[in-house]
Amino acid sequence: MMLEGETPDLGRVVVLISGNGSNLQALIDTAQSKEGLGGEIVAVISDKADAFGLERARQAGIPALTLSAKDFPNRESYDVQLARLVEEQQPDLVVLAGFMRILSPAFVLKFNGRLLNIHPSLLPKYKGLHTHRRALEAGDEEHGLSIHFVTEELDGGPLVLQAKVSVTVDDDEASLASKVQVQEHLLYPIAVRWFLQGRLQLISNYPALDGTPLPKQGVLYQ
Ligand code: NHR
Ligand code: GAR
Repeated sequence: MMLEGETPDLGRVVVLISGNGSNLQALIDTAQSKEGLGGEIVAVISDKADAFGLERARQAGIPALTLSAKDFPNRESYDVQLARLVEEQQPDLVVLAGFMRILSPAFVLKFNGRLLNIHPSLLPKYKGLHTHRRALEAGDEEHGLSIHFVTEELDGGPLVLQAKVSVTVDDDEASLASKVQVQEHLLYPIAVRWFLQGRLQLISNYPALDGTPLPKQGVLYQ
């Protein structure tokens, strides 16, 4: 039964960030748009107290929390506390949006099947950091982004959605990053909405959309 004044039982989303939070902003904007996100961002958590994304959350009236790694002796103890904090929010989905800390297996296991990441490369190419620089150095003609379910294997979880951008001769790291980000801001809300609508699921560790298993590269969006 729903009591007056209670919020409806939409999907609950927790977003983890470390920095600017432009992907968070895209999710906030979508949630506030007519189309909606299919759920509610109930908390934003950063590992950096000065992350601008926290300000974006506050502006939108979303609780903005910080859990600083420097207050913990090691990765495991940090992740135990992070897992507690996230669990308190009773999330249906946890979204990594520029979250820059590797998560321990225990954390990943706890949120298995409800943990998404956006990564700035065409995975399996360029797992890890400095993806734009590496794509330029390799002379790649195309680059892009991937959205995937998070597993223990860093940037190795099953792919949901990818989009490509062209690399041009005048591109540098910054220009390439902004091209990729334009696509990120379009695609992340789509993937999150799919999940919250129950269309996107991880079924025995394979992602499926509307019950159909996705190809290895996920959906290529263009
Ligand atoms: N955790 C697991 N277990 N699996 C994944 O796929 C994860 C993850 C945590 C974060 C995001 C990822 C990205 O999209 C992500 C995916 C941080 C690093 C990293 O090396 C690498 C990949 C990603 C995020 N972090 C350093 C660390 O020691 C710190 C770097 C820094 O603070 O600048 O944690 O790219
Ligand atoms: C995004 O481009 C995201 O793909 C990337 O960082 C940026 C965060 O931007 N993520 C990683 O590199 C994860 N290691 P934002 O804070 O403005 O959303």
